[in-house]
Amino acid sequence: MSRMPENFLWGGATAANQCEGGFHENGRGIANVDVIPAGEERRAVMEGKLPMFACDDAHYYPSHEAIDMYHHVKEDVRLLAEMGFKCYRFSVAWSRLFPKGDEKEPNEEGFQFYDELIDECLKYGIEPLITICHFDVPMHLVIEYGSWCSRKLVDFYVNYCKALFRRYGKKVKYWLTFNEINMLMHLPFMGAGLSFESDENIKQTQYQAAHHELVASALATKLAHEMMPEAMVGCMLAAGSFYPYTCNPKDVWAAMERDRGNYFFVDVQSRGEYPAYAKKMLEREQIHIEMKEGDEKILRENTVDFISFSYYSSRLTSADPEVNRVRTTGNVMSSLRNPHLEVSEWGWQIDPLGLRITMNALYDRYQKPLFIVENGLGAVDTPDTEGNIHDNYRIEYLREHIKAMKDAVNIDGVELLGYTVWGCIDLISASTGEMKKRYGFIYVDKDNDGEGTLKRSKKDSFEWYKRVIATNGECL
Ligand code: BGP
Repeated sequence: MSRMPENFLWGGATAANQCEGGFHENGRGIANVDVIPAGEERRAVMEGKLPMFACDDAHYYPSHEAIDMYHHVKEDVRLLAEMGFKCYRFSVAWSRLFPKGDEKEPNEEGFQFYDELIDECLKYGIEPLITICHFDVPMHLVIEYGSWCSRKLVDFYVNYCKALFRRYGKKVKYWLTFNEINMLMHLPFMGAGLSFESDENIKQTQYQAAHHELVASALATKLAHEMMPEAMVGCMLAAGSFYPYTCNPKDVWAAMERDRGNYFFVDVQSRGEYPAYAKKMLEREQIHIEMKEGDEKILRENTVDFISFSYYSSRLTSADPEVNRVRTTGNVMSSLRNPHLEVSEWGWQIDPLGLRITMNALYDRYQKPLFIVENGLGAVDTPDTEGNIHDNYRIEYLREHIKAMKDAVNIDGVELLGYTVWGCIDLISASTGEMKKRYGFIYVDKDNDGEGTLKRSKKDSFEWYKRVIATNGECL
């Protein structure tokens, strides 16, 4: 009754800019994610309100070395294999293959790292799941074309996809077109390389860029299906249902509207058209999306095969602006503080049942298989005198979320392809740029200032997760 499906893809997830490092090696070009510094200005840069288009000596840029997976790939994949991973989700750095982004042919040397990474995975029977774009855009495309504001990005992205599918089509079955596509609305520079002049109509720019990403996603799906008939292509949403603050219908309405703000992207990617509520909203707000003839057909005919998402927390909202003033942090979006929930050290609310609720909401809405491609607890890990890390808090978090996930599958009948824990090996935090905010089963010796030996070691959660996988989720 409580068993997970056979072939369930247990594993973990990372992103190129948060783990690879090697940011200049083998011809890799600079990307938006490389010019986002750690420290106080990070947020404004990620939001596109403080344009910083080049690196300088006054700042520290965590992506440049990250955890240097670039030079630890064999060791790292071996550790994942030791945990019994069935699946490893990672992203490809666009600017490794296309340093400027608008080249016709890829940089051959850029493939080397991924050749090795994929072959290592396959050697251990680990299914690779590739995120084609996890926030990164080559800086040349940002500076020369205005990033996703430009229609030209669609062609560059599709060309990049073609190079990937040609190279890895026989080895990789699972693909995600854009990580957390709705990030474009919340952290536009980090999520899509967008920045704004102060007097600009920000929403207009965002929805136009979103349209380009949606068309690019559909064209990539089309190409994937043509070039790799077995391929499974997914969209990816920063998920977490909004709860109403009270049973006041106005709060319920507010929660529904906030949810729609996120669903919008997946509604297009999964159902193949702009939903009615979005068309009306765009009209009301006088946002005009420039579409090319044929765009609607492309969207309609090339919907995704599955819905993937990250889940860290549920969210809470109210219709009352006074109530909405006091907020706590969370993945991408802030939320009201829910008095029924505990919070992490970074203020993210912990809500395992919310995962089951979110899964049911997504499955009810789309009726397509789901894939949880991010979930986990960012916490401070302190090694004891022998250097061991007893991360029971992380085990507890994951155990409760896996229980909720199993309920969604076994009791509610949600179809679920897999579960990849975020940051299975410690890496740089996307929101804060810190190393201190750790998610991993594997500890990496490095601190917020970039100091450390980069030595890898197993936390208590390592053996725990290994047993979870070995028993297909029976033994939690
Ligand atoms: C998601 C991103 C990841 C990741 C995760 C955790 O938004 O897809 O890249 O970092 O959140 O967030 P953080 O690193 O800010 O703790």
